[in-house]
Amino acid sequence: MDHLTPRRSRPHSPRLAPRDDRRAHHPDLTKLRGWRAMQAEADIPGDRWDEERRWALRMGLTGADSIEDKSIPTFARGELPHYAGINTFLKAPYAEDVTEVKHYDATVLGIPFDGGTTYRPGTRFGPQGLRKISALYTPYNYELAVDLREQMTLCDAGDVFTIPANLEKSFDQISRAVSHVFSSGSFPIMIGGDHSIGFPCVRGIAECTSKKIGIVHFDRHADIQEKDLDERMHTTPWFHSTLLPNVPAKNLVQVGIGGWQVPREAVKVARERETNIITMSDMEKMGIDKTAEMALEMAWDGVDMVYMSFDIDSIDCGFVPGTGWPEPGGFLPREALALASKVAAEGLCGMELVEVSPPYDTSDITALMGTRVIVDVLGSMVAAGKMGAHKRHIDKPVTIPHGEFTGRRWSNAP
Ligand SMILES: [Mn+2]
Repeated sequence: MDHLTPRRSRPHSPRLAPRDDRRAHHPDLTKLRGWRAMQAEADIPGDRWDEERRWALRMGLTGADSIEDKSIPTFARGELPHYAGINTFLKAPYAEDVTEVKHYDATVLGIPFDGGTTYRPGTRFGPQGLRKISALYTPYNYELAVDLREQMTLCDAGDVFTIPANLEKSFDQISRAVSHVFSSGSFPIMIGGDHSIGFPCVRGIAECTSKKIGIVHFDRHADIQEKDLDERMHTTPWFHSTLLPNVPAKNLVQVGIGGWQVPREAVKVARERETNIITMSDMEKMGIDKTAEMALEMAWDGVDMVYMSFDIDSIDCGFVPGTGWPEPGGFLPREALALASKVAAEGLCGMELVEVSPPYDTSDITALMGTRVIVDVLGSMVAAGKMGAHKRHIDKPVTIPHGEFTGRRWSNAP
């Protein structure tokens, strides 16, 4: 056993030589991820960080003479300081001209829409909530030995223009926006919004390809009834998604379902369409690795790509108070992050993070959890070399026209 390995069994190298006798009782640290990650960091490049700091000095002017660190600009630009700035997701570049998303490996798009909510509203502020707290993060993850800034490119395309109180018009806008990003080759990351956006998000991707798409859906709720309160509310996305010709119902895998908020109407549809449900207690019994393995096997069976839908309420409501339909007994944060990472490591064609409702949140904790799911998915895809793998399946790209404009917006410049 590792913790019994005598100190002297360590390989001889200057870095590992015992520095003094007091540590001689320690286990062999070289067996730990902590040690390996420490070594791996040395191999991650730092060029993009250098570039960002040079860019900041150009954009934000050089700092005051009294400041010794000459990389600090007068106006805050880029990552630092974390409390300052106009926040995009992870302070990534704002693709104000959305025709430029093609230059980035991944694109964040906010979907501020809560017209599909059937209990607590507020998820229209989800994108803002995640962007705000995402400023807390650096793009580097110690354990994964991944630095997103160095190993992939990311932009934030801002929000989709949704129409309050009109589900169908909003769905059309959302599908159009998602199809634009997906067609460009950039990996689309949708931040909701309530879960009704699941259908138009999947539709936006599905229309750009003749290939088949599976879905891994993390939730406490099944969300697969046809209608709720006479409309396609946030309880219905998978009913409509799995009617799309290239989104087979048998490749829908729902993980974490359970509790007292699963409508019987939804269960009937799941049974009829032969979808796959792994409950929270199934996960508890099988463990994280087996659950992820089973979910991947079913979602990928006979399809070309897999989409991830992550409802923040799949996590125990004690950790995510800011959500529309809180339900106790959900995932622990560590379980949710591990499962999402394992599913992402096989590659994804897009992802959505839904149901964060900042008005009901406390200390930004729910928004932080949502941010964490997204960055963990990206980190996992990068570590597994899967970023960009979906591009080969885009065989029906859409082109959306844009308006014509010459001049300068709100400026006196010539
Ligand atoms: Mn839910």
